[in-house]
Amino acid sequence: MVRVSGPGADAALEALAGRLPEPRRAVAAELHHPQTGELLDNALVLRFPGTGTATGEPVAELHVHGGRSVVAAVLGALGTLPGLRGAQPGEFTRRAFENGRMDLSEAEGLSDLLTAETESQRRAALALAGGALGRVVQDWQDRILAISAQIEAAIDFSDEADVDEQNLGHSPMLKKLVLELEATLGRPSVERLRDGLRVVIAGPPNAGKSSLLNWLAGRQAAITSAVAGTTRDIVEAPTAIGGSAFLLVDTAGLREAGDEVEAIGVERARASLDAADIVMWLGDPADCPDRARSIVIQPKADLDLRPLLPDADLRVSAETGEGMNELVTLLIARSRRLLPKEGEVATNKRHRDSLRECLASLREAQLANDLLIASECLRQARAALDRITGRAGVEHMLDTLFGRFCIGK
Ligand SMILES: Nc1nc2c(ncn2[C@@H]2O[C@H](COP(=O)(O)OP(=O)(O)OP(=O)(O)O)[C@@H](O)[C@H]2O)c(=O)[nH]1
Ligand SMILES: [Mg+2]
Repeated sequence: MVRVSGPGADAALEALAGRLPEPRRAVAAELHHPQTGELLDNALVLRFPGTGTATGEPVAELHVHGGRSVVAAVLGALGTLPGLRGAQPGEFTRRAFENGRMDLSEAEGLSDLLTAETESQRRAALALAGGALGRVVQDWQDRILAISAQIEAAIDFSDEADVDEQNLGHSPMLKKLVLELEATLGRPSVERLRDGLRVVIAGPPNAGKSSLLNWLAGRQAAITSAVAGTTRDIVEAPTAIGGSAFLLVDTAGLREAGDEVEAIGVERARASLDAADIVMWLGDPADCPDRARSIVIQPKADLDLRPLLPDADLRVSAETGEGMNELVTLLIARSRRLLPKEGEVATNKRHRDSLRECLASLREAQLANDLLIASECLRQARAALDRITGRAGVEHMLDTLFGRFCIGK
């Protein structure tokens, strides 16, 4: 499909199809070269006049037969018309943004949709493209504005002495906002969705960590052997399980290292435990470094016939496959808790940078013991949020909102 967007769209369509069809109706038309009159293709054409289109400009669509030479001939014919040129990558979306048809976060969602590979990536991208983040940000904006309005009122209606003594430290509205921003920042990011939740497999040497990784990855990603201390470096295996991306991370067995190389491996293992979203712990349940984040596994269930230890989650054997289905089910259940739910937003690095700035300004506002300073901090917080949606015109928004609060001065 060849799409033409811009003020010349109708003229271009008429030049090739010989007439202008009714708006928003698919019509069969012969396309001719505007100069030579040569027949180029039998196509289906549509026109979308006005500003209610995807790009916010008049749009024409030429649904042509897909042969490369057909497309080239139609593009060539369009190129001979004054004012028409080939679109840059992303230019339609860019125009949609510039014409106010979508905000920056929605445009990012669209771009994520184009590269989504797993179900959870698709869902998160769809939520972003559908304006989910934009709506959350708008809600925060409104609430910060409401607090600002209260401050303005306090400044306007109290005498100077009072203003100095008041502060926002106890404002429940502000406290709630800070908590919500912290929670949003605490959730896994879009990057986590794309690169996969980090599942770190850890425990003592020879526990069967690498064997478990290989089983879950469905390939021999890591070397296994009966020699304790086989794995010395971090081994990462990206895998899709249950429609979500996971990055399985195998680590060196945790013990007093026998040599310098192993010591570095153990150090790396501990560091990757810190960065884990989920830990699969194959050691004594009592030694588990972070129970809340961990699935505690009793490995080698075919050899170790003891019943499930207290505080362990399940018995698993990489040899016979025993317990593996349960492990996968548990892993998927855990990941559901960490990944954004349907329609819930996941933030990317750019969003998070702005959210962090916003949060810092809100905290500063809480601590400020001068209302004028607090008010300025809130303004900065709003500006940081504006960067997420790429919206300018804060002052305009301020006007409408303060108007609603009827400060009356
Ligand atoms: N019978 C049985 N043997 C297993 C099982 N899992 C692993 N093994 C064996 O146990 C030995 C150690 O397995 P690895 O997967 O290399 O153990 P590891 O925890 O990665 O060991 P290091 O890398 O040295 O810390 C190998 O000989 C495996 O074949 C299991 O579930 N059942
Ligand atoms: Mg290993």
